[in-house]
Amino acid sequence: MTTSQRAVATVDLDHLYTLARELGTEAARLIRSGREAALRDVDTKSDPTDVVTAMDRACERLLRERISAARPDDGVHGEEHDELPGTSGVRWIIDPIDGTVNYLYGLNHCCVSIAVEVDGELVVGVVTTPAGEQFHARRGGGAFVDDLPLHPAQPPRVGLALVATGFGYLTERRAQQGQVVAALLPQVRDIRRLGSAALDLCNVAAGKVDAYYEWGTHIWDWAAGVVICREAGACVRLPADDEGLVVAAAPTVAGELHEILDGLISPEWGVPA
Ligand code: LIP
Repeated sequence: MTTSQRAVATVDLDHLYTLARELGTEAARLIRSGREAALRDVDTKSDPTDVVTAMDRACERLLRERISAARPDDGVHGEEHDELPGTSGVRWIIDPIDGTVNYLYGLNHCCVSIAVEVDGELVVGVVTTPAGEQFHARRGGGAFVDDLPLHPAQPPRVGLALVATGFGYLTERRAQQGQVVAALLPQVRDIRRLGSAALDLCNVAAGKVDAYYEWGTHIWDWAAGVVICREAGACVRLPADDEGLVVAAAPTVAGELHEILDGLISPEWGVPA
């Protein structure tokens, strides 16, 4: 048994799972109820199009307060506030609003994304929409949306695959991503750009899209969705470094899609594989 396996074995996964689900529900209620007020306090980050609302920050504060109250020795890694180191080996990875632009515009495709890792191993993922729909999974326990089990679709080939993707905020990266999606489009059924990596990954797990790929995102965007995809039986490829290429796909098309993407993404762009 590896050190990490021992660590996971000694942590009460059921407690982490239950707590993550409860926090996801509470945080989703907050973002739903507070949207109008949040829209009066909007800032930008890496680019004028990269928005953050007062609700992003308030929701992450709520999650950090609840986590520290329940598990004071755990670490927290979130999108909007500084890293909180821990001593327990348990780290919470949170995106208080994934799909912030959608939230700003009043589009429903956004969520609260909460993941938990133990000694670097992702073991719990919970993605909750403002409407209260909750995708969730824990290692070895299967994946669900509310109480319904999730399984990926089985497209016979990439040419019949519905593929979700997303684009970064930086202009140069968007131009590169536009080249890739333009070349991919004739080779697949169709493309969907819905605006939330976490929910795109949940859609792969649920068979609502056949695959998702994107680079330029951060671990808080995809960590919870990755746990849900893995537990649903989808194939997941993660990058070695931050902002690298994340691919999740139905097993029937994963290999073919990887080959196509690896041929379309130029090594000159420096995208971590
Ligand atoms: C979003 C991601 C999405 C990506 C957007 C944005 P945010 O995260 O979930 O996949 O295409 O550009 O990065 O910024 O809403 O937390």
